[in-house]
Amino acid sequence: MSRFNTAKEQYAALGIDAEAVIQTVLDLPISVHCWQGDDVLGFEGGGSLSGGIAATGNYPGRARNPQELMDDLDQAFALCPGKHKINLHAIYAVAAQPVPRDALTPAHFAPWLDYAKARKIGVDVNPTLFSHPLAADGMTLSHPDAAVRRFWIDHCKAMRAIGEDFGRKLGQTSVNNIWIPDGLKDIPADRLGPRVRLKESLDAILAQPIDRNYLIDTVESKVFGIGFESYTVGSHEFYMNYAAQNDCICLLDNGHYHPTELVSDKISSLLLFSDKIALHLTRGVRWDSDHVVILDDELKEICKEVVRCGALDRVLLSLDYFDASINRVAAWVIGMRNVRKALLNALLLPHRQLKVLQDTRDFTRLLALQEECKLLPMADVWAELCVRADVPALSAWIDQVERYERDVQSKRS
Ligand code: RNT
Ligand code: ZN
Repeated sequence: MSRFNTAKEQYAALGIDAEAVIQTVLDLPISVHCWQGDDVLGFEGGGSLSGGIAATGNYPGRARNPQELMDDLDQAFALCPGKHKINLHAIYAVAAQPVPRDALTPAHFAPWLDYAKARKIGVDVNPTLFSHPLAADGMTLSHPDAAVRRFWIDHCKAMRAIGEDFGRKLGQTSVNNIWIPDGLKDIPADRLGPRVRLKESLDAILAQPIDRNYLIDTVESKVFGIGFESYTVGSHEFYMNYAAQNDCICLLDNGHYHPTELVSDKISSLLLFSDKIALHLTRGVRWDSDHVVILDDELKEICKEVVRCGALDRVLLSLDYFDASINRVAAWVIGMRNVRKALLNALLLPHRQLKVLQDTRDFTRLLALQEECKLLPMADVWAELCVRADVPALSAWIDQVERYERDVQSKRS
């Protein structure tokens, strides 16, 4: 009997249908952040990243233009099982001359539309409220100057229209995520004022009529940014309340909380009060460092929560990290495969049994079973899943990335 069939029997004994699980894992769309491919630089020609975030490392071969980024994404997708979406920032617009961000239209994303259409994948969008002269002093939608706010409001509206267009033309709802860097380096004299202005700006953005079949809006909070250590306008409380009162959804980035505060614990609470939530999966090391996502306890716990809440269709999953110190295609592949593995792990657990043990307060057996489950033969199911998705199962994918690096990426100067 094959290893998969043996594993399948073992899972069946626990009441788990491994066949169905494989299909569920493969069908769930995960949004892949294009910005891992070029250190969040984009195609405007600015050449530097600001806004309190940083990509560190100088590994050679980053994508320098749309074609290279698309090629690299294709290479990554070829090595990752399951359904994907692609997540674009405004700075990845394709135009002969840089277009002011408040003047972007769907036409500036035409090559991405073709790319997505050909691959039958959806596209998510993000206004880029950083790496720009009008964001240089660290405030955008909450800026005291109305003209600066107006520019960024118009930019956000432009990206919503672009997202809606992607959604309509691809037949897959697009997500528009608003994240702003706004904050202060040192102790504020007025915390309320910027938040009042941010609220007004968001109201103005959401007032733009949009077809919700094609676009949904998310708002992403944060605890601090580099150079904005003392105050962040768009805090968790701000957006959680804003989303509760308005027609938009909270996005939780698991790098954006205090180190012992866990997103896995927040999911059930948020899902009780909102139809959907969105996640940026990342890995902070000592701070919001955006290291490549690994199969660590918190990633597993986040996926377990999504599964236990029965919310695979209510939690929008996307990746968000940028490591410039290793091969960037490998960085994508490692993170994508790990999210898929964490989902597989979550779906291969006997949640019903475990819940009964909690409710009957049999904590001894609960802990024992939780620990025993860690060594169930998930690897054999993963290998089968990869075979079915026609991607390399174990480390064979690394050879392919190395070949791609040798033949393609290393030729870039
Ligand atoms: C920054 C946020 C945000 C960005 C991307 C590039 O702290 O996590 O999501 O990483 O928009
Ligand atoms: Zn994020």
